[in-house]
This record gives sequence, structure tokens and C-alpha cells, in this order.
Amino acid sequence: MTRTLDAPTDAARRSDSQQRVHEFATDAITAVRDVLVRHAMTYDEYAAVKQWLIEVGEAGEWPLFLDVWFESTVEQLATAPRLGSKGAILGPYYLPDQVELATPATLPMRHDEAGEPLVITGQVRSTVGTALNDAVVDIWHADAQGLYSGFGLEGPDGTLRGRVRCDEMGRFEVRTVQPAPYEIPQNGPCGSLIAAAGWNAYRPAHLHVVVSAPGHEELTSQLYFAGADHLDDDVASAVKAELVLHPQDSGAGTSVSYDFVLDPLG
Ligand code: MBD
Ligand code: FE
Repeated sequence: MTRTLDAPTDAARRSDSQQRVHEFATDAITAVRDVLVRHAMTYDEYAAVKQWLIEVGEAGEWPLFLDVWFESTVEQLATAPRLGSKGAILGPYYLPDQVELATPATLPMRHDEAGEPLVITGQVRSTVGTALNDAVVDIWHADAQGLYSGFGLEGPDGTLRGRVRCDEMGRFEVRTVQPAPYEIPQNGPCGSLIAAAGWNAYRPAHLHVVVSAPGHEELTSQLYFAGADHLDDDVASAVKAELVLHPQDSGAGTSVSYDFVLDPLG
């Protein structure tokens, strides 16, 4: 006799957390089984998918895979109740504990850092309008080749990353260089999937931020550039119209401005 995933006698002895895992895992397994049936998966295809999943792990691409194809859904669920600024996914390339910088700040960069100069200015406020003077804008982005420090960029740790402390009016100014679009590595399993399916492999150029201030919900977001490539076909489905900035030409490069509005805790 085959036993179903949920024999009636099991339900009574499960704790709340077991029940949550049970319901989630049962639905996930059932959803995948339905896909196998709907597409009449062959044994050769099963073997290929199994090998591909093994390679995702061996290549260390589970964070990339999950954040590209699933984090946007979780992010939308998590931030739907918020009244402040729109959030966006954290992605796989956040590194904590970066250098703290006073505003106006210049992100750590190589002496010959490629890319057009870019200045980001703005203010951090609460949803009730108060300037948050003790806010910190943790910012990181790819270089002019689309590479992140710690993940393929050749250069010192901490390049194009920093935690910028705002002034007494919650204002910040960050000098850096324009990032390039990000391409999912072609030589890894996620790149293989994209090529095999004929999908777009790019994310539009973006800046990542985690904005925090005491007594307020932390805001994880991303900022994009109007007119840039791949705003409409982001492989990670993470673009929101509110997060697309309009670059101004300021003579000495490009400048963008964005104010972050944080929800009070509780
Ligand atoms: C990125 O740079 C990124 O921000 C996300 C979410 C996924 C892959 C690469
Ligand atoms: Fe990114």
C-alpha cells in the first residue's frame, strides 16, 4: 500500500511549526508532480534535471537561483503592508559590515575605476514626515563590467560598497560610478538554464540599498535608471516603476535623487 503524504492520524501529533512545514512541503511537492505529469516528463529529462540540480549546488549557485526566480515573490508578500518607499529584493551579492562613511561619501573604488561618475542624493524620512538624522544607507552595486566585489570583480574587498551615515537632516550624498547591467554568468548552471530556455540573461543596471534608522523597519530596495536596457525584461522580475530614477546631467557626470521613506516599527 502506498501511504499518502498526509495520513489522517499524522495531523493530530504535529506541532504548529511541523504543520506549517507539512502544508508548505506537501503543496510544493504536489505542484512539482503536477508539472511532471502535465508535461509528461521522460526518464532522460528527469536525469538531466537531476544532474542540473546537483550542479547548481556544486557551483554554489543556489543563492543566485533562488534570488533570481523566487525572491521577488517573497519580497512582495513581505512588504505589501508598508506605507513607505517600495522595496526590492536583496539579491545574492549583499555583504554585511562594510566601511562606514560620513556624507558626502565616495564609495571605495579602484584608482582607475571605469565608468561614468554618478552622484546619488536624497533624504531619509519616516512615513509621518520626520527627517531621520540617524539613518544609514548601506549601498552596493556592480562595476562598469557588471561585476560585484567579492563575486568576480578583480580588486580589493569592499570595492563599490559602503554604509553611508546621513546628516542631521537625514540627507545623504554618495559619489560612485555608473554600474553596468548584470548578466547571469554564462558558464554556470543558471546560465545554462537561461540559454537552454532562450531567456534573457540580464538585470538592468541598478543600485542596491538597505536603509535603516532606529525605531523603523529596515528598507531593502534597488534603484534603476530610466531609459536603461532590460527594465522590461529583468531576469529577476525585481523592477518597480517607483524605483526607476531620472538621471540628470550635472556637468561632472550623472546625478540621481531619491528620498527613502521608512515605516515606523510596530
Ligand atoms: C543581481 O545583481 C541581483 O541584484 C539579483 C537580485 C540577482 C542576481 C544578480
Ligand atoms: Fe544586483
